[in-house]
Amino acid sequence: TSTKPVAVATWNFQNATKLAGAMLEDGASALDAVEKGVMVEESNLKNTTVGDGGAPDRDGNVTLDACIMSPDGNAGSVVYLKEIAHPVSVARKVMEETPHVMLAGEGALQFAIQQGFKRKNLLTEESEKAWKEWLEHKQYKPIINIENHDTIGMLCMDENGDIAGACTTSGLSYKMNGRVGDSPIIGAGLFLDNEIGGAVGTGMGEAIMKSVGSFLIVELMRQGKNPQEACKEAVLRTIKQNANFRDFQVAYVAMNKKGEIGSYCIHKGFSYAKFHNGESTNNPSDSYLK
Ligand code: SD4
Repeated sequence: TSTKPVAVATWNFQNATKLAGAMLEDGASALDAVEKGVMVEESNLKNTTVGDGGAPDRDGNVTLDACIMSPDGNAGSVVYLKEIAHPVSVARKVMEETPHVMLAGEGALQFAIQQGFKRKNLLTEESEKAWKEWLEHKQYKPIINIENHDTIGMLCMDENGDIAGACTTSGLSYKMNGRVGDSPIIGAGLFLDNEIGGAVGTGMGEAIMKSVGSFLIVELMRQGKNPQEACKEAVLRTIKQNANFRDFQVAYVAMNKKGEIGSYCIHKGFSYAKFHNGESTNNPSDSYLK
């Protein structure tokens, strides 16, 4: 059987991969499927690390980061975007409607409104309550695996064999105001080269940014590593670079041009969702710490 089309996503986000996978099987482009796929989690109020219902920063602001890449190598990104429930769609507009790759903060919001996106309060009753409870102790300790609800990074390969990717998040819960993570940074949270493959990352964005993880993985696949080996090498690089690597999670999923998937992470507990040939699966990732 053919390996394409196929959709994969970080964590057990099978609702996202099922939707994207079904679209791909109906002949949708990888770009359309990947955007609609991650939007499932942006809308999911129970997911407190993506989109609507995402945890705020220390000061109570919900600020979203997202990016998207198309098979032609084009990219769009938004950082520190407030009050817009689907940052990935704004990122796609940045890619398609502007001469730029990345828009931040107030300018990104202005652009979104011009493009017809509606403002919305993204702080839910639950996320406000959790933030207020956090304020009582103000301990800033990133949690390693948040019950499999986390940043969504997704890669799709369509029937033509073309690859697109997207990544969207509210970032680390109770981050400093102004903090931007890896997820909207092309090369860090997401990278692809349609001739080689793609990679997405989740976990401690600071560590992913410092090693330009997704770009590294695609380049390692270019040199002949399979997706699993490439993800492992990128995680080993992070381990070498950060003496405190036991205190945080970094996880990657990669896909090569053959539609082969691989993943690797620091801590046990990460998995990736996959939809292929009408079948939806959750796949535990190999980890450095067992
Ligand atoms: C960030 N990588 O902002 C994102 C958050 C994440 O698990 O993936 N959390 O650093």
